[in-house]
Formats: sequence, C-alpha cells, structure tokens
Amino acid sequence: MSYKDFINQIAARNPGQPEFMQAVEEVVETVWDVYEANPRFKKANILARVIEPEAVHTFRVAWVNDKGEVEVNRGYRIQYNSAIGPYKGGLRFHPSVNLSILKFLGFEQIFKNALTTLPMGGGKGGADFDARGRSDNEIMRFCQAFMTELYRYIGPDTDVPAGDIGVGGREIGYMFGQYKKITREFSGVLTGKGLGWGGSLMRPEATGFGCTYFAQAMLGTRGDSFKGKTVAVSGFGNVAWGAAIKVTELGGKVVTLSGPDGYIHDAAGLNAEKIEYMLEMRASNNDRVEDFAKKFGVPFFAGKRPWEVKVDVALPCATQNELGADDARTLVKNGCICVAEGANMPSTLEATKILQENGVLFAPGKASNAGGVATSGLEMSQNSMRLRWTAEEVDQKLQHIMNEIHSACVQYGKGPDGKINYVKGANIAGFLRVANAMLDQGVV
Ligand code: NDP
Ligand code: 2IT
Repeated sequence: MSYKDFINQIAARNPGQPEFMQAVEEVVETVWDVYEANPRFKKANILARVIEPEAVHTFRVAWVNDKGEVEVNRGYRIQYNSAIGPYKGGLRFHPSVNLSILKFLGFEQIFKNALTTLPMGGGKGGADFDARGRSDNEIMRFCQAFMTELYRYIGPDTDVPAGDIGVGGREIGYMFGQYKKITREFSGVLTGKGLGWGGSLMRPEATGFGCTYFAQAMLGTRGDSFKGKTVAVSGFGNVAWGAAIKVTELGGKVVTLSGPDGYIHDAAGLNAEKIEYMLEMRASNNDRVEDFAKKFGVPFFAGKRPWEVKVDVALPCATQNELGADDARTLVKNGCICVAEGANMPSTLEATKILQENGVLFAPGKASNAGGVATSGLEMSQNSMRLRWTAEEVDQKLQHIMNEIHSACVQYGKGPDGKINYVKGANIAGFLRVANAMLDQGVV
C-alpha cells in the first residue's frame, strides 16, 4: 500500500475533520519509509493504532451567566496515547473548538511529548466556550462546571491537563480549586498552577522561551544567532509573550504582534513596557491588538497577518493555519531565513513545503513549542518529589531539553545534502519512541 492509500483509508473513517487529517498527513508522509522498513511495526499495525485515540470523552457543560441565563457548552477530553506515560496536554477554551481541532492537537501532542524524553503520553481537551466579554465570575463558574465533569477522567497518574488558548493561570486556578473540592485531594493533577500552590517557576515563560531557544539552535547550524535580527511574532497571548521576552533578551528586535483583528507593526521593536502590556491585553478577555497600536502610537493593519513585514525570523505563536502559501512566498521573497512555530500547526502543509524548498530553516510546533509541555513535565516531577526547583534550575533543564530535541531532529532529519528537514526529523524521532513502547506493551 502507498502512504497516500493509507491516508485515504484514515480520511474515510474520519469525515469532516480537516485539521485532524492535516496533522495525520504530515506525520504519515514523513514516517512512512521507516514504518514500511520495520516488519514488527507493520505486524502490530502500529501506525493505524497510534492514529486512533484510546478514548474520546465529550460532555455537556451547563452553567449560569451573570444575567441569570443558562448557557450550554460542549466539553471534551481526548485521551490519545498512554504508551510512554499518563495522558498529558492542554485544555483549549475557544468558540472554534471542535472534535477535529482537538484530535489534531492530541495527535501532535503524542509526538511532541515523546520528543521531550519525559514520561508523558498524549492528550488534549477543552470546550467551545467564548471568554470574550465575560466577567471574572462567569469564567470561574464556567471552569467549575467544566471540571465537575472532567474530574472523572483525570488524575495525577492518569491524565494531567494544562493550559492552551483561553486557559491560563487564572483558569487553571479555578479548575484546580473545583477538582480539590470534589476529590478532597491536593495533587499534581493540573500543570501551570500558581507558584504558591504547586506551580513551577518558568512554566508561564516556557513555551515562548523554548521556541526561542530552538530557533537559536537552528540559526546556530548556520553559525548565526538572534543578535541584530528583526523578528515577526504573531498572537499576543502566553506563547507570544514568552517569545517576545527571550528574543529581545538575545538581541533580536520583535516588530509585530497580532490578534484576530489584525496586526501591529512596531518598527522600533518591543521593549519591557510593551511586553508587559501584552499580559494586560491577554487578561482583558478582549481579542484586539488595536488597543496596543493606540496606546503606543504604532501602525495597525486591520484584518491582516504580520507575514508581509520584512523580517529575518518569523515565530507564529497564535493559532493553527495562520500562515498560508502566499504568506510563505512573501516571507521567502523578503529574505526570511528561519520560521519556528510557537503555536500548534500554524503553517499549512503547502506553506511548510514552500519554506522548506526555498531553504528557510523551518521547525514544526511539535519540536519548537515542546518547551511548554516539557516544563509541565518538570512541574509534575517537582509535585511528586514535593519540592521546588529555582528558576535557574528549571531554565537550565528547559534549555537542555530544547537542545536535545534539536539534536534528535538533526539525527533523523539531515539529508545527504546536509540540509535538515526538521519536520521529518521530529516526526521520526517522536514516532520511534512511541512505536517501540507500544510494541513492548502488546496489543492493548
Ligand atoms: P493564549 O490564549 O494565551 O493566546 C492565544 C492567542 O492567539 C491570542 O492572541 C488569541 O486571541 C490568538 N488567536 C486565537 N485565535 C486566533 C485567530 N483565529 N486569529 C488570530 N489570533 C488568534 O494562548 P497561547 O499563547 O497559550 O497559545 C497560542 C498557541 O500556542 C496555540 O496554538 C497553542 O496551542 C500553542 N501552544 C501553547 C502552549 C502553552 O503552554 N500555552 C504550549 C505549546 C503550544 P483570541 O483568543 O482573543 O482570539
Ligand atoms: O500544546 C501544548 O503543548 C500545550 N498547550 C501545553 C501542554 C501541557 O501539558 O503543558
């Protein structure tokens, strides 16, 4: 069977799930030769098994808003793969959330978590909740109603959720409180907790920092660094914030941020005050970056994406499929040398190919944004040991893990011409770890 026939079979079983099929296609295409060459994998039907989630839970979330009206949302937890550890992955609250999006995220998470080398399986969950314009009390009541169902499926050795779009420290706090109230247990059941109650130092910064460390390692393969580089960042949330801090610290200039309303172009580059303001924007439950433009007097481009700005490095940190083929062509034309994904699957398959074919260093999210979940893994270790590492200790471990992931990508992705295909490298390295664990554990 060709890999295309295999993909067609999977597509027929999963109708109406475009994002999920996009993620599957990318993995299958790149691991196919390794899979075909290993009769033990084929005999155990590993590829079809890794594509099927172990369990998919969906549940009703009913709650009362400030006007006394009853609202209904749909909650999910996809327990994708537990071959190398408890299910682990974030929760996303966004009106666009559906089964296809959570399955793509859960599927990616399996390989990402394997790349960290920490004992974490893959999972993802969330709800189609729209936080825009909600009061803090409404957010709390929603989180409590959500956890009142979710708690049945999770546990510190079973499944450990964390944040993602729309779920940050505040939401994790409300969910942790409700879990503790129901179960009467104080445990490391969630990561991204507050620093005063079991959270790890550096977890908020970890995804953006990790992405920047990864990009730094990529630039390093060409004897280059962030020093003096102009950088486009998209999004304005947790990941974009961490990336902006670290890029600036390493001597790069972050000149863009974006939201669903458009992007801002700050030619002077973000400074500490502007980066601090990103936190305020994220906490305001308002999805506009135009406010940033007004506050700091910089140009705002409504309805546009930042990829049209001439930059050396691009870090897409907002959401899936935010960088398409035309954006990729523009980046190439403008001399961009490196794209590292902070978000999950922000580049379309076509955009990825265009960047790779034109010699742009390109890192897929499952490699370059793994610093978030890696630091969640470190939070789990600290919770189990009932101790706390310093920020320096966590940061050092994070840097080490990102460099190891980079090395794994080079090991499996370097072609005869010396060029590194990070997509192939990440997929093969992650797949091998999970596939071998599944083989050892029999047909379950
Ligand atoms: P946040 O909620 O903190 O920020 C998300 C950002 O993306 C916001 O600026 C949000 O605006 C914006 N956004 C959402 N949808 C769109 C859209 N359709 N167009 C443009 N902007 C949009 O989330 P995070 O920073 O945590 O997550 C960002 C990305 O990073 C996601 O892909 C996530 O899966 C990924 N990621 C996150 C990790 C983490 O540890 N937090 C770890 C690894 C990956 P708004 O919500 O107002 O629409
Ligand atoms: O996509 C991701 O890796 C995350 N949202 C973080 C998951 C986690 O468990 O920390």
